[in-house]
Amino acid sequence: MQQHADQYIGGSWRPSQGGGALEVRNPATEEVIATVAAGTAADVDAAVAAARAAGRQWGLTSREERLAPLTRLRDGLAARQQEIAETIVAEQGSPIGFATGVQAALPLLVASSYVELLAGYEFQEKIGNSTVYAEPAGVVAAITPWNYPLHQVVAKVVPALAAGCTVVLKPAEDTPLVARLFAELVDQAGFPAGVFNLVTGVGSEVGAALAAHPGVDLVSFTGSTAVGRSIAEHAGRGIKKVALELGGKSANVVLPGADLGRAVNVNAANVFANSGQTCTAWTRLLVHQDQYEEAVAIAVKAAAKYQPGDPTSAETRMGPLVSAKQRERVRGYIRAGVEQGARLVVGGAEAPDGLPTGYYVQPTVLADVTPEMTVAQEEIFGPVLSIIAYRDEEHALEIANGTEYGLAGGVWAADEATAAAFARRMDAGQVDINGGRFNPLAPFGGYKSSGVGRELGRHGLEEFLQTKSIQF
Ligand code: TXE
Repeated sequence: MQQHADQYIGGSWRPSQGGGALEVRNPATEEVIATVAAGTAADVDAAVAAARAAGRQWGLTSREERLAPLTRLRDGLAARQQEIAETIVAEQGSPIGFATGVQAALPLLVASSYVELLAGYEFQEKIGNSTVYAEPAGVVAAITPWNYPLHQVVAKVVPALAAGCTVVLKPAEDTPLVARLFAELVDQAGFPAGVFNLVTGVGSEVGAALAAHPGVDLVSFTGSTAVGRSIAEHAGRGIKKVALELGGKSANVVLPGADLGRAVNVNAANVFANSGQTCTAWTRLLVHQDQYEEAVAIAVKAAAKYQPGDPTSAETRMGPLVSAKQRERVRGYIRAGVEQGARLVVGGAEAPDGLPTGYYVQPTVLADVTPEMTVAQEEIFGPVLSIIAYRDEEHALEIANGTEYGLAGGVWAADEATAAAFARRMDAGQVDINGGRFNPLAPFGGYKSSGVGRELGRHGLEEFLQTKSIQF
């Protein structure tokens, strides 16, 4: 078993000042596979001090000076794809196919996109008699979750470094191993000491100390809306910038005339991949009342393709959830759905057959869901699809927009113009039409309680910049 008592601070691996350890469990076997340092507020102080000191130089570097280590970091991500995928399988439970094709590949794609973007980005412009500079925001606290454990790290740290910021990363306690691997890659890429720092530990201790630290200028957080709200409150008092990527309850709306079979099958893949632990997952499928039973039948068939199993097997399409806590939370939602009158058409709250060990949940489809039910309002973060009937387009829009969230959505229609017109009226930061295609340069983020700020592409870089104008 790996035992890591150290953290990456000021350019070297140092023991935590607390001496405590956090267990990392394999969600498929429930076995402890490693321990990492349980960081403390004193470790946070040391990391922030290192980041502040390094920022004085790093913040003044040229685009080219930053591009060189960032390119080496991108190359390091490319060289260690297999190890990254296997680490994520072991600590997070993604099936190896998904871990390779998405969990490892996506951060590489994002890092590559920033290498290209930075090479052409202009950090200053002339406006009349002024020169306007895009300067780094300063010391960034990056607090990340476990669902896409490397992607969430890369989507914050890489643009922050590209912008000239320095960073203290606090990864989720369930998935610190791939974050440590990332720190090794940063170390090997040759960034100056203190530009990037890693403190592992519990959210309520290390995360809270970091977010509230007076030496931090910007908090970039992805996680629950409840924690995001408390971070925003603290940041408000300290006049810090925040970027928050929070929960979602995305609707996939199938308009009459669309390809219903494809829409429902793509929806199933979207909601069951990563065991439903995706903030943008289309957890509400909205279909016209005349096509309702047909859609339910297609969803039941589609769910059968996602039988949970051993994530190390190439055949497995759905692994366990990340933790016992998340499994219990999801099971509770399934029970609440049934109690409130939803029809359980496939799946359920019981452990899947033949899998007594591991944090598994059956792929579950709930029919006859009405918009006010808990399962249609709250983020479940598990493999649970709720199917809701609508009467007409206006009714569909009212249901789609009728939650506190506004992260993502889907629209399916016979023609793209109709779908796009509907998408423009949705409260959502990103909407896919007839399946869409992921674009790593397109801004990503939420409306309403799904967050503030954007990640990815130029918009993601600009979150980490502040503006100065000098008049001549
Ligand atoms: O989230 P937390 P949890 C949602 C999803 C999930 C629920 C709970 O609905 O079921 O949140 O998951 C750190 N100050 N999402 O409990 O607690 C924590 O250590 C500062 C949506 O895992 O928000 C971790 O690094 N930091 C989501 C990170 O915050 C704190 C992804 C996220 O943990 C902290 C994950 C504090 N007081 C969960 N408390 C998405 N948007 O993709 C915790 N943390």
